[in-house]
Amino acid sequence: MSPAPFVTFEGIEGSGKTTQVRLLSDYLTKRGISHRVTREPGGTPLADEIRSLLLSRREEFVFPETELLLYEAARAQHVRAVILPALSSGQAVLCDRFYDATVAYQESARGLDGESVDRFNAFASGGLSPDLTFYLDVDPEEGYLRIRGRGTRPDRIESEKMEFHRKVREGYLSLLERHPGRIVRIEGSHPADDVFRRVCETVSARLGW
Ligand code: Z5A
Repeated sequence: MSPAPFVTFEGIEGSGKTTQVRLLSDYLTKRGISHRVTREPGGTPLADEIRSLLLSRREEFVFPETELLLYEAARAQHVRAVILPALSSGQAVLCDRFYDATVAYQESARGLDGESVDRFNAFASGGLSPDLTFYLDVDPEEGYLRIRGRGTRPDRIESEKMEFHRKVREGYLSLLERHPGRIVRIEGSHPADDVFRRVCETVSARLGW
């Protein structure tokens, strides 16, 4: 384990990750537990620029290999500039997505080979691994309805067909089988307060929060 816990939240779009990160951050603040909230892609000015490149809709076809390298470039910057310094100063880190998303999106949904994805994930993260990962499991149709409910224009990834989002979910489910000790599945279709109760039970049991 790192000097302070590194906790990540994963799931398909609209699964409620951002909501749960916010609730957990409020909970930690109330308890005086020092922490930092961040997200991927993003978290530094350069990584946020890469995020805009990745999510903006464009005429030009983006090859899966290009997409993978952009996500990894943003991660390499984010890990070294934000996550590692926070952890080594004793701050816990709550991160909305990390390298499991690359396996689910670029390997499972885009079809890139797992060996390359694992190699680039390890390179970009410098060997850093989350101590605990919440996977919020919702049906892609439900995630889609939640995102549409926001009334904003879908970004490049959100605009992918439902089949793409189904493959993302399959990718997460196979990660869950591969890392049962680290990844905790929570039923994400339940009301946000119920999901948060499970998050609290888990961080209390695993991290003593
Ligand atoms: N991506 C990738 O391909 N490879 C990578 O390596 C990485 C990422 C790191 C980032 O977009 C995109 O990049 C993402 C994966 C890809 N693309 N997709 N799709 P993002 O970070 O902007 O988007 P997102 O991660 O998909 O998050 P989101 O769309 O904002 O959804 P969310 O954070 O999971 O959900 P939310 O914002 O908390 O909630 C969505 C709505 O549902 C909102 O109105 C809530 O009030 C509501 N909500 C939340 N919880 C509930 C419950 N429990 N019940 C009912 N309604 C709820």
